[in-house]
Amino acid sequence: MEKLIISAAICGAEVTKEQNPAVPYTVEEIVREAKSAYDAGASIIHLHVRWDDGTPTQDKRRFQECVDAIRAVCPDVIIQPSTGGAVGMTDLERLQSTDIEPRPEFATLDCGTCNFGGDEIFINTDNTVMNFAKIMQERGIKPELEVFDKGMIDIALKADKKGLLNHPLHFDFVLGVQMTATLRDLVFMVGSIPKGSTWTATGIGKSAWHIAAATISMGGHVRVGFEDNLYIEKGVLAKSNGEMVAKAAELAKLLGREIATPDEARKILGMVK
Ligand code: KMH
Ligand code: ZN
Repeated sequence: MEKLIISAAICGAEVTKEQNPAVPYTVEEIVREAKSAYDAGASIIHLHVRWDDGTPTQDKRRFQECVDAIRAVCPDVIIQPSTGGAVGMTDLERLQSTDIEPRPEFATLDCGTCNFGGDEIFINTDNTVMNFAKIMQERGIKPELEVFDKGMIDIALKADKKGLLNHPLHFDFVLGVQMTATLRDLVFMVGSIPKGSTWTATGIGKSAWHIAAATISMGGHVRVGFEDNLYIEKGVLAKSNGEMVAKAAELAKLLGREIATPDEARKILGMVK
């Protein structure tokens, strides 16, 4: 089987220090978490940033500062800024993370609107998705297609039909937000993407580790980290993102898959020839 790419979603926009004191807010904390994930085997850092008080922001200068600081200690890691930001942000606000220098090589592209719990709605109209895809294509940024249910795969394929996506496509199945996170769901999602695409999956909350194990067995790639799950095992808070990446790497070892370096990940994802 192909080597395993581990993405670390180190921060997110929704989780707080009240839930787990190791959730990073400041630039120093974000760097600490990125480095711990990288040292444990993550080749991709999925990045949200915060102000020092924890408020999520897509501010271009804050992104630039965090990306530069991560790059200084993890020189070859793939940094994947979020263009999802936090619920309620405008499209222009969200796109700032793609406007840094040098341009990011990878960024998320959320492929539809979804319920985010309670009264929260994460809005991504068809026009938003097409516009984000067009801007990323113009800026030379590979999109990771974030899909929270099957309909979002179909919206991504609509963008592809319009010529707004370069191949190979790469999908991230986020299970346990809008759709449930069972193995049946995962198999259905994997079977719904075009041949030749690559994919990552993440299970939110308590589904994190069984989705990781299934994904490793099925030949997909894995995302772990505080954005998606705060626990290393039932009832035990994770001490760092690195601890979670190390657990994913250990699962991979048990299941016979080697871990990809960042450069190997770039090849697997078709980012370099
Ligand atoms: N925080 C969510 C509203 C992404 O990074 O692109 C959006 C999100 C997806 O996390
Ligand atoms: Zn995110």
